[in-house]
Amino acid sequence: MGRGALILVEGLDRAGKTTQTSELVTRLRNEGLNVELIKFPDRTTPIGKLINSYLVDKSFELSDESAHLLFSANRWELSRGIKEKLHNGTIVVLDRYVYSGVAYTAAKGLDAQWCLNPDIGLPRPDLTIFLNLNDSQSSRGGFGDERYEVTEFQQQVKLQFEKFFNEPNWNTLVVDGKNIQDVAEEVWPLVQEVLSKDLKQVELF
Ligand code: T5A
Repeated sequence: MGRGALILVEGLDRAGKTTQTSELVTRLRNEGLNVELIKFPDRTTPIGKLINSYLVDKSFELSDESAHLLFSANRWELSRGIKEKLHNGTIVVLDRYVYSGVAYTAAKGLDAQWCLNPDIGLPRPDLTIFLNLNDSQSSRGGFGDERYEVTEFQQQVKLQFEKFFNEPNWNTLVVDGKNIQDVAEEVWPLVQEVLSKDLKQVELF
């Protein structure tokens, strides 16, 4: 049995990541495949609970560096389990990951390489799908109330994400004007392609 594929869905707030990862997991399960969905931040772990407080409570003060390291630590908390699942042949679908970590903190003005450094050594996705939504305000009912859900900040985050557009295994899908099923139909062939590969050892950042 070959190893499972690591598939990441990235994007700005409200781009449809949770919707598409859930659609994808259902479709993969219907094909009889073993699949696990992991959403970052995972707000259920001890570190994830701190992250949740930071995101929902704007009076919860943390330096930008400390907040960044918490998001990275949250990924490290789950990394061993991710590797084990991949080795056991399970497909792992991620909703946000390292690229969100770098983009959101670099958007605050911190050095992008500094932002990536704590994530060096984490498993690298075999496929990244970036849901590129230009107009989330009108099409998705606007942002919520969390710390980063502010239009001007999201524009800065997008500029940071754009620096990854030439990364290996990266695919940018424009999702404006497309319904959930339209997007899912564009995601599926990308996933089928990676599943057809004979994946060797897990690559690392
Ligand atoms: N963060 C995260 C960091 O700063 N550093 C890090 O390292 C990490 C991992 C929380 C915040 O943490 C930051 C980034 C974030 O600001 P989150 O919990 O993933 O991250 O928060 P959001 O991205 O805001 O999650 P959302 O659930 O709001 O956005 P999604 O998942 O992109 O969007 P989704 O699928 O929930 O859809 C939003 C709405 O649009 C509709 C859905 O039904 C839903 O109502 N929708 C569509 N409508 C029309 N057409 C379509 N094609 C649609 N697709 C979905």
